[in-house]
Parts: sequence; structure tokens; C-alpha cells
Amino acid sequence: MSTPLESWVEKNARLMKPERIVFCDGSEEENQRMFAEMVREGDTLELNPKTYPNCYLHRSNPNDVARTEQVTFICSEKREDAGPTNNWMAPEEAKQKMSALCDGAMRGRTMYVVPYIMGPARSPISKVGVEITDSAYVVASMRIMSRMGKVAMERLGSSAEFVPGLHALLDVNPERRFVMHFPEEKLIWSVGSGYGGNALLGKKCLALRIASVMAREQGWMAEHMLILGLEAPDGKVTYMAAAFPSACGKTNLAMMVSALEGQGYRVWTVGDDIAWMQIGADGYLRAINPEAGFFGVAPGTGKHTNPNVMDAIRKNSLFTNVALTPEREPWWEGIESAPPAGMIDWKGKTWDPAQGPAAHPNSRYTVPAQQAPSISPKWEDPAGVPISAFIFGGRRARMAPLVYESFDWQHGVFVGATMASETTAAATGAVGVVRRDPMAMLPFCGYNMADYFGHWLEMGKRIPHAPKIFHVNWFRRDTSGKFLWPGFGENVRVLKWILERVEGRGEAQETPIGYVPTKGGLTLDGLALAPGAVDDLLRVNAADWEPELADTRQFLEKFGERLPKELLEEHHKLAQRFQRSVPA
Ligand code: O2Y
Ligand code: MN
Repeated sequence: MSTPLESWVEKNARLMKPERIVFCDGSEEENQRMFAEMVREGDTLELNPKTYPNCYLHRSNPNDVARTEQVTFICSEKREDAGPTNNWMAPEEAKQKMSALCDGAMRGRTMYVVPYIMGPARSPISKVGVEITDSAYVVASMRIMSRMGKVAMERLGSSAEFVPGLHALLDVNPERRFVMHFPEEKLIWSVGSGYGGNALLGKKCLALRIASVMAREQGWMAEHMLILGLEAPDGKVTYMAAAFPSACGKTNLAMMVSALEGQGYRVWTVGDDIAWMQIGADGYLRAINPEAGFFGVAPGTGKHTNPNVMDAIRKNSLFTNVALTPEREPWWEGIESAPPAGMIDWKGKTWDPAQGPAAHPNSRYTVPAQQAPSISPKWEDPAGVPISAFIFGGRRARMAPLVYESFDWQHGVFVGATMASETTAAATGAVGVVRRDPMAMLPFCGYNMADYFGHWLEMGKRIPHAPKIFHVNWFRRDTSGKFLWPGFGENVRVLKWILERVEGRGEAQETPIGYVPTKGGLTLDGLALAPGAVDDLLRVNAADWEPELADTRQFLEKFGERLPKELLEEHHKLAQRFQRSVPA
């Protein structure tokens, strides 16, 4: 008798008609075979084995360099269950479309069956997924990003408890590119892209879109959050989880080298992108990082911005769409070394600076998490780490102060639901356009976000020791447009205040938006800030918040009747607090 996995593989083999089927075991020999296959295919090359041992550079199809939200669908039975912020397609229609595209899609090719665990192998919070793919690059990447192969088969046994994911490259044509999620069935089906979030199905598809649905059904949380531990001078580590939209430095914060190390404050990395959290027997929200690696943006990463990752990527790493030096080393803009002569750009051509950057702006490193010098000794703890603080954040030039604490859980949910970031030239070409991205989950929530807010509100009632909720903004500018805060390792000063607030210390003043540090509440010794910068960083300016109130109201109204009334209540309370604070 076939196991559920075998039956599912057979069914899909009948559809995709591969020449051969390989069940991946995750061994080092198999990994070497994958890289040999990728090198043979011509889009991958080995890097300098002396300076970057066991490292490879892969060049994706230039039409396939990022996640594509416009072709990402939530295929729930009812359109309203996907909500106003997701693309929706009826499941039957989606399946017909995908079956037609996949009929014979692997003819003459290998079908790899990739069993994997999202989360530590023995954690009760972890989940098994199986990805069918015809891409050796996906297999090699999944081996870094998850616990892949034999270990996953041992956990799965003959059970049917796995999240199935189908992936086929087809002809890597944007016209035939779709990433479909079937939340009722917990199925993922992606075609036409070999890149990142579209193709490594354990990451955004399973660990966020499908897991967010499971989390709501089962009473836990799947969030787009980094997890870090802040060690204090007495050795106690306090864990925090933080959600920022893209391009706000999540990986850098998670891997920060603390500017207060001399005072005994150190940051430990548990995860840089995703957190799965369940209420533990001790009443704390316990978080695991479902991933086993970091898939980080290369440009802008250097010895100053993220020394820990620069150390980590010197071995066993897979680079995608970065440039190549004549020494066969990876290079990108912001690596903090001058571009050498004779560079090859991300498309494999001699680099001409007049034609654009050498590395693609979304080029990536894929590196095992355990190679980070900052990796927490608890990062694989099956019980997870207890979360004491949630931190939301965005890139706001004027409005939001450096840090503030919400009044309570319900207010914190409102802060997360209305969080936003202003676009940078690098991201869109248009500077300063406000994009609302609730809890940084807008592209990753597998169901109606109004219900997602409801789930957050419910969780708050159930967690005996609920995390306190904060908001940070590293990107406030002065009137001449200069950043007021240095960021990077200095951000630990803000984490220290958060830690003190968690412990019932930390000086704060009450403002209409929440508790803001007093000037003396932040540890600023040894930091040369411009005169008046601290006041500017901590100011809550009613005039700036007026348009924000109008904009957040409009955003929340998008969710109609389904929006929990508590959020409109919080909006009303915020407006009232401002009214009371402004002299008539
Ligand atoms: O463009 C992609 O496919 C990658 S997107 C990504 C990668 C790592 C972590 N986060 C993200 C994201 O978009 O949030
Ligand atoms: Mn992310």
C-alpha cells in the first residue's frame, strides 16, 4: 500500500510526466550533485574555493528576479475569505489553469521530491512540507533554508500530515507565472518562476500564507517577524519579535552588533524573517524560527551595516544575481569595497556602470543560520523562546517618533494594523509615498486581513503574559532631510529602553499615541547626535498626525463590515486624545 506522500507524488508524476523522480535525502553528496547539475545547466558557477569555499553564484532568468505579488493568489472557496487585499481566484478555476500548464511540464526532466521541516526537527510547533520541483536551484536553496530530506521523512513517516507544494519552472515566462494558495486544502502550486519567494515554497507560501490560516484555525500566530534576544549585563536574555515592511533593515536588526556591548548589552539572532508562536505552558508566547537559513538582500550589506552576515557568508552559501569579481568572489553595491576592474555583472556580462548596478538590487545570499556569529544558543530550542515585546516599525520621515509603547494590547493591535512605510527611490522610483502594510503581512496573509486583526485581538485575550507592543522609526529626518538617528548598532539603545519598559522600568511620558521615552529615559552616552536631535526624535506633532488619522481611517474602512469594531474604537480614542492635547 502506498503512503499518502507516495500516492500524491504518483498522481503528480502522471500529470507532469518527468523522465525520472528523485526523492531528496538532504545529504552532502546529493547537495554536490545538485550544484554539479546547476553548473552543467550553465546558470551557476563555483566561487573562489580558497576565499569562498563551497559557495556558488546562480544567475536567474532576468525576467525572474523577485516575488511577484500581481500573480500571487489566495484561492479560497469564497472571495470574501481572501479579503480586499489579496488577489483571488476560485479554486476549481485555479486548479484547471494550473493542471493545463503542468500537463507534461517535466517531460525529459527530473522531478525532485523535497521533504522538509519548517522549524526545529523536534519542536511540536514545527510543520512538515513536501515540495515537488524540477529546479536543482530550488533543491539546493531548500536545503539551506529548511531541515530537508531524511530528517523530514523521519518526522513524517507514513502520515498524511504534510503541506503539499507543487513547483514547475515551465518556460520561466511572466505570462505563465502563478503562485496559487489553496487555504482550505493547505495546498501550494507555483509555476513559471525559479526565484525566491515564488519558488522556495517553504518560505512565504507555507510559513506565512498557509501557516497564517492554520494559526487562526488552531489558535497560534504565524508572523512576518524577526526574533532576537537582548542580553543584559546580568546575563538575562529578553526576547523580542519585530515586524517591518521590506527595506527597513529587518535582517540587520536581527543580526546587530550592539553599540552597547561595552556596557554588557548584546543581541542574539533567533530568526530574521518569520516567527511561529504558540502559547506555552508557562503562559508566555513561545516563538520558533521556522527557517534554517537567511535569504537576505545583498546590496547595502557590508562590514558596517551587518558584520555578522558578512562573516557568515564566507562558506556554504549560495548567491543569486550578485556581480562577480575577477577573483571569482561575489560583489554588490554597498559591500564596502571598491568595484574592481573587470567585473562581471549579474547578467553575466562585463559590467558597464553606465548601464546600471553590477548586482541586481534584489540580489541575494542564502546562508545557513548556524553560520552567523550572532546565532542564539536557543535558536533551535524545540519549546521556542518566550517573547516579551512585539515591535512594529516603518520608514517615516516626519511623523513617528523614534520609539513609543502602546497603552495596551488592543491599542498595540491598532498600531500594527495601521503601520506604514514611505517608499524610497530604490524601491519604486517615487519617494515618500505612504504604503500601509499591517503587521508587515499585507503580501503574506493567507486570508481576509479583517479576520486577521480579529485573530490578533483574540490572541491578546488568551495569552496570560502577553508581549508589550511597541513601534519604532529609525528613519525620522530633520528639516534639511538628514536622518536624525544613526541606526544600525546604535538601535540597541532603543531595544534597551524597550527591555526596561518590559521590566516596569524605563522613563516615559504619556502622549496621545502612547508612551514615549523621556529625554533622560534613553541611554545616549557616547553618541554624538546633532543639537536638538533628541527632542526632534521624540516629538509627537499633532499637525503631522492629522492627515495620518484621515488616511488610517480610510484604510481601515476598506475592510467594511468585517473589520473588528475595536480598531475603529482605537481610531476614535486616538483622535480624541489629540483633540484633548491641543489647546483650543
Ligand atoms: O524577492 C523575493 O523573492 C524575496 S522576498 C523576501 C526574501 C527574504 C525575506 N523577506 C522577503 C520579503 O519580501 O519580505
Ligand atoms: Mn520577509
